Amino acid sequence: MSITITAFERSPDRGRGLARDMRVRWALEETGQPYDVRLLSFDAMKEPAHRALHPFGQIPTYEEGDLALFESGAIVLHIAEHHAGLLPDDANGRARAIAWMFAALNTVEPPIVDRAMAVLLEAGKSWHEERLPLLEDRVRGRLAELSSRLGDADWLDDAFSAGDLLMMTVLRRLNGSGLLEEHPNLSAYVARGEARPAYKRAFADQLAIFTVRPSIG
Ligand code: GTB
Repeated sequence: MSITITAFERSPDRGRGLARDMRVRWALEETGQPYDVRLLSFDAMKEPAHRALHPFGQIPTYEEGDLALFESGAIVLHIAEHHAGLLPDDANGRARAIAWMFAALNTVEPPIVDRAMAVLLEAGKSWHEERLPLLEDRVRGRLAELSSRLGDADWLDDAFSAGDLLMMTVLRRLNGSGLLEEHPNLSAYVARGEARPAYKRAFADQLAIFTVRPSIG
């Protein structure tokens, strides 16, 4: 059965792979699943046709036969559960990898998104300069804990898993902030993920939306 996901027609990051379709693309590439992408404008995301797939009118979504999913974490988990390559075979290892998926989305991503939204939407406010250090300290706290747990390991728990995949896409949202670089082991961890052939394919595909020009004439 063919797989179709949705992504921004024009991502605000202009192809830096920071929107959440990137984690779904990467999971599909890691597991060798071909997929199609339906690109959506901001208006189209709010139309009833898309809201039937995604109650909050967002990307990404995932369609496969009569299954329609939203929420990037649920989509990555679905892919990981149905195809080899993103979860260990043993039950305890799988449970720990899934715990890292939740940790990425529930514990590490919120302070990172809070900071990103403040930089994006609140930069002109009188209180922004005062608030930003507080938000950055919350991010720093989480990064210090994560860095301490990762130590000099390659991945969070033994082999690369969907937990690493989600964690790295979350950490990439810090690009340009300088915060990740305060922990060389976390910078190296993200670079290790970005060096994976599946990541490179996923990244190139989302970037192509911005670089491939329709031919003229
Ligand atoms: N919890 C949901 C999930 O994990 O799937 C959140 C989905 C979500 O936030 N989708 C965003 C969206 O559709 C795109 S990824 N936004 C449009 C809307 O809500 O109307 C968030 C995102 C967008 C842009 C950048 N960027 O340009 O750097 C980074 C991340």
